[in-house]
Amino acid sequence: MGDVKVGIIMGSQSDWSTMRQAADILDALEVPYETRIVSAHRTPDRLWDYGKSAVGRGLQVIVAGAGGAAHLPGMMASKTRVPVIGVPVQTRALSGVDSLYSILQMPKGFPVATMAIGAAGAANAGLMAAGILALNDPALAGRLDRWRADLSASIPEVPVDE
Ligand code: RP5
Repeated sequence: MGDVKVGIIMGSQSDWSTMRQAADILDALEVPYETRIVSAHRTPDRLWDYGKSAVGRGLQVIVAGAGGAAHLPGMMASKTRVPVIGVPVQTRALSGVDSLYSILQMPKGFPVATMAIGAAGAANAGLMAAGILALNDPALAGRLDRWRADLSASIPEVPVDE
């Protein structure tokens, strides 16, 4: 089994500008990850292979982002027991509400942990993945605690005129 425990997958190259927010967080926390374009509709065989091999390859969390008819996170969750964190990518036509509903409403038995629409959701997916891995990794837990403390410390107490 390799060192990479997190897979960041997305339905299209066009999702990367959103999904890189998850990657940036994992970089900051020194968590190794892999990135792949895996489309439920355009590359279904790639989706199947990725899901089938996820446990054997040592993946412990999959962050899956997609937009529109966003079936990737749910289909991945149906193919592997590795926890899937879903990121609804913001769309032009329906602002990502389509993506959100597509990912959120999973039938009982095959959960997807669904984040907020867009960049904040992708960043939070990175943090959620790190939090899961930190349960069994004290060094990562320390880095995550520091990251959270730094964020809190950066928030001013009093608002200013901008
Ligand atoms: C989905 O369709 C992708 O996840 C992407 O968000 C959306 C649009 O894809 P492109 O047409 O930009 O490749 O499958």
